Amino acid sequence: APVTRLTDYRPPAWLVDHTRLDVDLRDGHATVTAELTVRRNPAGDDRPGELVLDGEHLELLSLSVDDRPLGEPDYRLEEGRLTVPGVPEQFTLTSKVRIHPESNTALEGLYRSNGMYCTQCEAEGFRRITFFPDRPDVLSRFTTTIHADRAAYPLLLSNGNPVDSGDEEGGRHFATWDDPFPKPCYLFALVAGDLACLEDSFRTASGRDVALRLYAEHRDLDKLGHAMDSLKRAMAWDEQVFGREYDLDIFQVVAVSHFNMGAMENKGLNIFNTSCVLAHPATTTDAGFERVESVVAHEYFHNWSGNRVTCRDWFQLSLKEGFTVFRDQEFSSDMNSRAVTRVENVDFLVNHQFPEDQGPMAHPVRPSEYQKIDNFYTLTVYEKGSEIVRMQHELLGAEDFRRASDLYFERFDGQAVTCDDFVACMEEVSGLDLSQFKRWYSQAGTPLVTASDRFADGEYQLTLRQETPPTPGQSDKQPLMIPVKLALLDDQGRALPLDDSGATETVVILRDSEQTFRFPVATDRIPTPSLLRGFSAPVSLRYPFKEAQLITLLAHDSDGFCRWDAAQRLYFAALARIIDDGEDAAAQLDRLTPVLEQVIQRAGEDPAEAALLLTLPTETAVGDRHTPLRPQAVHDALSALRAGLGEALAASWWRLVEELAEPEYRADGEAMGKRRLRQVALGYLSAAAGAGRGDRDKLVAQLQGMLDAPTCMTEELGALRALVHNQLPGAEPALAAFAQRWRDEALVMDQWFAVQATVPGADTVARAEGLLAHDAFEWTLPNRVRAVVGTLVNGNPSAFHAPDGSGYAFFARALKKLDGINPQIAARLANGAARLQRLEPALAEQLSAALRELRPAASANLAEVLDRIL
Ligand code: HT7
Ligand code: ZN
Repeated sequence: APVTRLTDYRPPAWLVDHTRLDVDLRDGHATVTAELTVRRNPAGDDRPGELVLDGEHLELLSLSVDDRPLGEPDYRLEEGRLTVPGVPEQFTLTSKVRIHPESNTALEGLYRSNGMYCTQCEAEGFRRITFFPDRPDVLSRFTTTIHADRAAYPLLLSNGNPVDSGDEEGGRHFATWDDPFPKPCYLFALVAGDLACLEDSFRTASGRDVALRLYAEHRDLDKLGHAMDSLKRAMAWDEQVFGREYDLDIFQVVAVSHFNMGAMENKGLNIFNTSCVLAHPATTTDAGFERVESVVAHEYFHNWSGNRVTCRDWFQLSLKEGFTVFRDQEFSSDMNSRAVTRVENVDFLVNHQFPEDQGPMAHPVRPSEYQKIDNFYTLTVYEKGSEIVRMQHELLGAEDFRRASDLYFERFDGQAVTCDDFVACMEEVSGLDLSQFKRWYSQAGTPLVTASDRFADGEYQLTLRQETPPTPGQSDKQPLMIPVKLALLDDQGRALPLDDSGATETVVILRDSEQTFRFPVATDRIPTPSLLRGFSAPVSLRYPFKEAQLITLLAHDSDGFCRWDAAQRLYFAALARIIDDGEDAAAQLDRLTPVLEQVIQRAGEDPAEAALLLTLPTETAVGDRHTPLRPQAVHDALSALRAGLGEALAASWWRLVEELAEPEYRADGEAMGKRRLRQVALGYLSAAAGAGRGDRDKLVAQLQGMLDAPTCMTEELGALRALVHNQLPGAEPALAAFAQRWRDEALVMDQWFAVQATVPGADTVARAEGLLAHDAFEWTLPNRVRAVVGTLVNGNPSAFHAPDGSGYAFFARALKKLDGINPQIAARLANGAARLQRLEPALAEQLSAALRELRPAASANLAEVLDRIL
């Protein structure tokens, strides 16, 4: 595919003030008539006499300008675009096209999912519905009429407010919707189906009543309550924290089974992957509940950060995504435990975005070029983008940040703008010079900050050095502006005053390659630095912590991130001694068990945090810290350590399992925290039992009991996973019983597939082949494909990297099959091979050979990813 470059941006030559769409849905096809009110853009750079529109997979039936029918050569129809020469300064263009939603398995544009019609237009799907300038800086007012069979599709929805509806001949009907807010076409949506509705309302701060309607298949009506509660909380929170009120009289959400991502923020009509909106304790884990809360909020928050103020071009994607992730993370922090939420967010960033930033797909938060924009909906744009907004929040302080965001929304309401425009508001309000800071947007890679210190004459001297390693296409890096929040702890873990004011925490700003910061602390011993508190910048921090210092931080630091980071460092160090130095796993137990024991003793204070502190890093995370990547060695080390800790601390784990048991399900945060810790304890005991240690019968009885009479899906699935992953007696019958019980619940069956695809070990490849042949497996259902292929490739290194190459062959066959069905999903999954260059040579060669075979027939989406990896 051709390369699109940021430097080539030109304003649109033509504007579309009004778009009147008429969508006629019939069995086998749909007819779309679009009436566009077009005028020349006075701010356009060039003045072409021709109009160029995007369009893909469209069968053009008729075209006219101001009611004058056109035929070739009045227009030119080429791959992907329609050119109409000789147009006046202002005109109405009417096109009629035929499309085929039934055969649309790419899930871009208009498609069918379980008997309903729905759309996905971001980023460039609208061009599969009609001819249009499909770019985010063309904002148009949309009026949409939908026609369909009344019995099969009683519900006809689009953006904005309903303005007309009625019967038509032949048992058909129509509905017209009008959206008063001009919007880019990527925010267009349409739904037609027979759906159940959960209805509620919300009174805004200014006293307007907004109708809230959540739609799903009738069988899922009882799973919409949590999303509704989350939505109302998000609406109130956005008013309180960002001063943002909802602007239409109606807000609708539709759940669909077939969806490429999590959800989509279409104006007034959000469309959600069922996995991000449906929740019920019997079918959804606690993690699932949290995800629904955050995705519902995320999409709702886009109404301002993305819809009212949108992106000028797709290079600015993080303008809406980074900002909206920051907003949803802050919302989740306010709704749940702030410390736990922050650690979860940082864990995700460090263990998923950092590897992206260190691999072949590394790109800046504001990329400078792309082939397929779909491939840039990445963790870098979303999660690192959010960290960049968070740093600005930290630099300005909450009050000024709010003033700057108010200015941003006010100044750019109804416009399509850039990341520079956002930062300019931050600068204007605060008076800060953020020109160096802006390198965070344009420079790829994770900065490495190396700290060293000395203590002399009552002065603690901290030297920080920064270096960002080269990334593809960017060899030279410049110093970034890096806020490092810190404290200094004495031997007892008390934070020392850092200056005369008595403050015990400060933020230093590293701007140069190397800087030394001095603190006149009143102590006679070198303190323990508590660095990068709250994870104040998305950097990798190196400091030669002594084991005793980490234990102090873990036990006493008031900062949640630093406590968790200390635990992680202790685990990584123990694993390195096994993997690199050939030490025995048993030899680590003497050092680790007292540490874990201490955390367990205090677990009652905050069970959710204790669960995080007691969780060992994943195989992927450990593998990423050793070069070359030796997945089998990592797997062996982690399994041995986990089993050893399971056995050594068995009495404590059992105590937790018993004390944390709840006779009845409760949905509150405290109950969720307890379930989480209980699962961790069961995980250790199961690992020990799987290695033939501990009281296996007692454990199996415990797990079977949870499966026979589960209080909720968190417990049921946790027990199933523990049995299956550790190959304990009864695992296979339990899988069969689970499938029997849940065969009609697609989202639960996704979990059933995922549990099996993540059984550690090379044998799982054969098992996964079997799963692909299972009656319930569907290649056209992205959630199912992710459950089997995605989880194996990304979450099961010892299977994916099976020494005989069978995992790679499985992967390549799946990509090939999928690429013909859904190229976006194929390209996303292909990123699972991004660690190719880090693999030990024998594995790298096998993976590379498997991928090379795919390249000649690959779609544009897949080709871009393969080319970067290979
Ligand atoms: N803004 C939404 C992006 C999205 C998307 C992008 C590409 C292909 C399919 C997609 N579905 C949704 C999601 C969000 O960030 O809120
Ligand atoms: Zn988003």
